[in-house]
Amino acid sequence: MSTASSGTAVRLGRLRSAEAGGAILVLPYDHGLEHGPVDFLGQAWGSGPASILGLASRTAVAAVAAHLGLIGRYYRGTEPDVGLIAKLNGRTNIPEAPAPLSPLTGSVEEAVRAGADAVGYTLYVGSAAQERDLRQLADVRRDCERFGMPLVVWSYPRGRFVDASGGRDSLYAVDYAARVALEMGADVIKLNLPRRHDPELGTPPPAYLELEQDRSLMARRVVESCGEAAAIFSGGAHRDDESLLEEVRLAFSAGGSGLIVGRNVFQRPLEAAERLIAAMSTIARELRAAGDGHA
Ligand code: FBP
Repeated sequence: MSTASSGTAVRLGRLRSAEAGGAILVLPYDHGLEHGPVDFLGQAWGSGPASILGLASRTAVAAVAAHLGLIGRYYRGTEPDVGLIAKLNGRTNIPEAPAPLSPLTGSVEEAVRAGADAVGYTLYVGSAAQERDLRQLADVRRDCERFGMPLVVWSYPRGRFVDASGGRDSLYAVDYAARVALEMGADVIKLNLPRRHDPELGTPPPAYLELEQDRSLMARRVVESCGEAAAIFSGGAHRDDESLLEEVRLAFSAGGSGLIVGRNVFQRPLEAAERLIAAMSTIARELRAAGDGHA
């Protein structure tokens, strides 16, 4: 396991924010590839990689996640306090894929050369292409072990089979994705907070139905399935501050280790983004100090 090496442990430490009480706080900036520039339309500062690095360095954000091309072009080491997660695979959303799979866009060795503190991999659990995906991820994990590089897995339930068992955000689907990432050797697992399944999209195994009554039980369940790996939760599409902060509270009270929030940061005016990061980090600090947080 990659957690065995001191290199992995040291680099993992760089993804943690002292200001946020040691929580992992990541600003993802891979949207240009995953969604296209539509995510940046009308965003004055949020469309520039340099401003993202600047914001991370001024705030409690501990690390920025981006593809190697962007890192190579914009990262000059002038923000030494900003950790870097190099995304090693990705895809566009044109066309909507029936069997999603993100091909490799870089290697662990290239990430080391770029100065990265961790690598990121998007895994589509349940996709009809998962056989290739799991093999690809296993190769990345082997290289992570060789280089002492932490492995962050964006673990997404996807595909028509998932959609026929209650949907991609159902507890059943997210819980399975959490466990698969653990089984594959992830050090950090990025998940969406689970919700009740969508009855129009089929039914999950009955054992999940009772847990679905309570959102905090659902969140705890998926954190548990991450085992000793750190569970970090996503911000998702743009929404108002209060509903986002409610989810942040839920994530940390369930024992989550951190947050990965992109659009909800860079799709706000700069000052509002700074205020939001400060509010998220205060919640993290307070809930972790109260003993609700995971490692
Ligand atoms: P957001 O906070 O903007 O949701 O970013 C988190 C993230 O995982 C990004 O790294 C990724 O590009 C995006 O979500 C994928 O979102 P979706 O599954 O909705 O396409």
